[in-house]
Amino acid sequence: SNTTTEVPLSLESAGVALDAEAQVSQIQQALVNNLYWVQGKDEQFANAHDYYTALAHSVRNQLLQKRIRTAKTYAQERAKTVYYMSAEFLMGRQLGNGLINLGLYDTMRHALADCGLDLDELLEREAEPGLGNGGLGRLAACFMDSLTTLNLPAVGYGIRYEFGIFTQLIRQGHQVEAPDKWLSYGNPWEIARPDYRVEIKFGGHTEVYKKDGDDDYQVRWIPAQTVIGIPHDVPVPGYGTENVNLLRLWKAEAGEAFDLDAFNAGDYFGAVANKMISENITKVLYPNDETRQGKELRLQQQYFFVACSLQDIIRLHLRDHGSLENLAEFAAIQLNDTHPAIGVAELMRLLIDEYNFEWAAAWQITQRTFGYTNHTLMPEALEKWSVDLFGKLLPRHLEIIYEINHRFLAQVKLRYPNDPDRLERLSLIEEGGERRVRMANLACVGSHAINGVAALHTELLKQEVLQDFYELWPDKFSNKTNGITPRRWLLQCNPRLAQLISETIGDSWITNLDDLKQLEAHLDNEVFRHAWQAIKQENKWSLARYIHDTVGIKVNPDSMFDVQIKRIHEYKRQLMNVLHVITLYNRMVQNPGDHVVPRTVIFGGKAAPGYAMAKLVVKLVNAVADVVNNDPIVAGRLKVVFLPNYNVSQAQRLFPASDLSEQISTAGMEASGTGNMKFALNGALTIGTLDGANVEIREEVGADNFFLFGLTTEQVAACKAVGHNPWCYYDTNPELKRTLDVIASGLFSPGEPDLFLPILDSLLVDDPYMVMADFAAYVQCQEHVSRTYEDRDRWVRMAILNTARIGKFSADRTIADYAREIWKVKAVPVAGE
Ligand code: CR1
Repeated sequence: SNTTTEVPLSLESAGVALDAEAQVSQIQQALVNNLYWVQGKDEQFANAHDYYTALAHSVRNQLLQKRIRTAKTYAQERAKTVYYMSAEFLMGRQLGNGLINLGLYDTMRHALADCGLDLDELLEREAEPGLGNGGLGRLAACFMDSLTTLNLPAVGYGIRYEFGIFTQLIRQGHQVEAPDKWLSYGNPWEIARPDYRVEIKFGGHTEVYKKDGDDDYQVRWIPAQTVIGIPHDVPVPGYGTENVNLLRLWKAEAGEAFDLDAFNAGDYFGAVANKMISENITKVLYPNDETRQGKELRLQQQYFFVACSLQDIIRLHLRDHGSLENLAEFAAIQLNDTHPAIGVAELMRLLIDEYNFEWAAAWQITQRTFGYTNHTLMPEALEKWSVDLFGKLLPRHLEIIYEINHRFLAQVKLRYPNDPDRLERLSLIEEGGERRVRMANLACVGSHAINGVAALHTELLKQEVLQDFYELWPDKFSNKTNGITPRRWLLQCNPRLAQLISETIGDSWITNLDDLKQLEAHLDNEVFRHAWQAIKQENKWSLARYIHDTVGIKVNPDSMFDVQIKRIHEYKRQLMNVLHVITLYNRMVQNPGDHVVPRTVIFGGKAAPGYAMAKLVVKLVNAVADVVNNDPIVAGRLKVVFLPNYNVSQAQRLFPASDLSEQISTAGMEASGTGNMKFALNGALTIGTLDGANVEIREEVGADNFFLFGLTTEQVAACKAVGHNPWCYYDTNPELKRTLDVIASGLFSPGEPDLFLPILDSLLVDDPYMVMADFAAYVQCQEHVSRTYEDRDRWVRMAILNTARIGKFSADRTIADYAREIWKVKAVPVAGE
């Protein structure tokens, strides 16, 4: 029998339906074999990590079988494929998700328990692949899940960072960053494909030459350096489908001839040391969420993965279709923000310099192939590269961008003959001061479709950030409201609630989230409501245990769990939340006998390492927690928790246990948000502003089931236009005054009275995020939240309605919209064996 190879965990391969007992014994056999042949151990010496790895290989092998059949089917059907290009994929752990999507979760749990192994414990052994910063990267991961679940042929292209997003430690209340060595125990989910390696050029110069037997001049790029890209493939399963798509992540390695001169000159050490320069390219993820980092290495990363991916797309296209003329008919490339926008220039270069296309034909193919999704209105996030840096690294691309710009502006001039300002705004090059390449403009010009990620965001794009492009090409613009995968964000993370829902309305909601509407019919069923509430309570108990285990704080599981988890950013206004906590604390200290609704206020999120104000907010939350959590006056009624190192795995514990979702960004600043959707799906109620997708969530769940407060986008703009004066709020709101005074008094910074001065300054001098302006409304709305929570039956009804009406925010809906309206791709289901 099979003793020399890994045993795939294939339940169908025997060609007969196995009964439950046979399934279990086959799973166990595969596990023991993989332990032996992959880990080189037997049961005597195997530890939990060995078992995790063995189990991961069992699942992976089954995914690979499906992947092989999927690749064959796609090639055979000559299917149009989506290539989702993203500098970030925040996939989360793969094992649990793989088991769920393969429908093996429960069987596996029993099979393991039978051998004395606990599945939950093994799942915890998996390192988190943190190859993203926040919402943008997680969106890409949800999209991959939905693409596969919908049987759409797709490849996700990205970067295999050796170090993902840093590990956040809290030391004396301050954030400290530690490197994320996620690969140190190996990665069972990836397969390196050195046979699909590609060579990528950097630097050097261009020259004009005549091809043999050709009258036309061509340009060639003589690089100063070349780097090799090695694809690492991760199989992406869908729910209840045979299809398996790929996430293909590129790793940079030195070229074979990395420094032959140095080598031949006897400088062996120098030649090998130089290797490290190439390998640096995919070393580490830039930890900035929505702020651009004008660093050369970042541009190298962007070009590297995009150039690798385009060569790969062309190889695959030529294999199946023979010519690049029809590329746009078989390939839809989506640019996830401007990070991969250099792809527009790179595809032009490939078509013209390498495949001898005429400019016009190349341009038509390029425009028809690309789509561009914008994810932010924040001006500091719009990427612009200095022309000097750009020309040094990518001399040929700068020439091509100048040519695109020249032709584009000529066209604009025809349409707007006397409008130099408009020309200047539309130009791919920013003039005045240091000249810079505007990547958003390149993405807009080079794409046939441009979209925002929520209705309000898309409107603001059209009216503000991309207004000139909208006036030029209104038909290119559309909205695609973000979504989340119901598999990871309900079925997997909240098994108790998922089971109650399935027992109540069946399990069609897993792939058709609108079916949750059927829960409304059960709203008046008291048994159902009690079951719902009991599940939330159990989830809160397990979160309370986790909080105690990780930060040593005992929280009251009967208190309201009030949760804000997301990157720390001024516009997201974690500061306003802390000010509210301090206000509650002040009240309890002043009137200890007053009745209050107990709260546990939970924060989680990373601050960019260079973002001083965000890091100071982290410190303030921790400092307030220190005071509040140790004051017996508020015991059992108020606790503050900052959970270090918020990531996807932690998120999976938090959403199911939350009562209140904090979505309190300054109106007009959060493009969409996606955590807001995960909370509502898990039956948390939202306190939020009219920002991003909150607007649509409120529309769906009903105004009565959403705690709205704060200025609207228009009001924020109007307020700023007349000159916002934060002092008047301080002077006229005694509670707000007291809250800021307490911070200024040094209560939260013993021995360092000035520590939080920058925060007070920001609030009182400019208050750019309107915290002062929205504070009173926020506090008042929180009072309404507390009163509502006291009526537990009413709260549960509202929670059920939130879940029941959240169907629109399935990533399956979002992806179906992209597929139909932008990509024009069709499902290609793979037949079962
Ligand atoms: C936005 O801030 C949105 C995600 C995904 C973020 C957030 O509101 O939900 O994208 N933008 O669309 C971003 O990371 C670079 O921009």
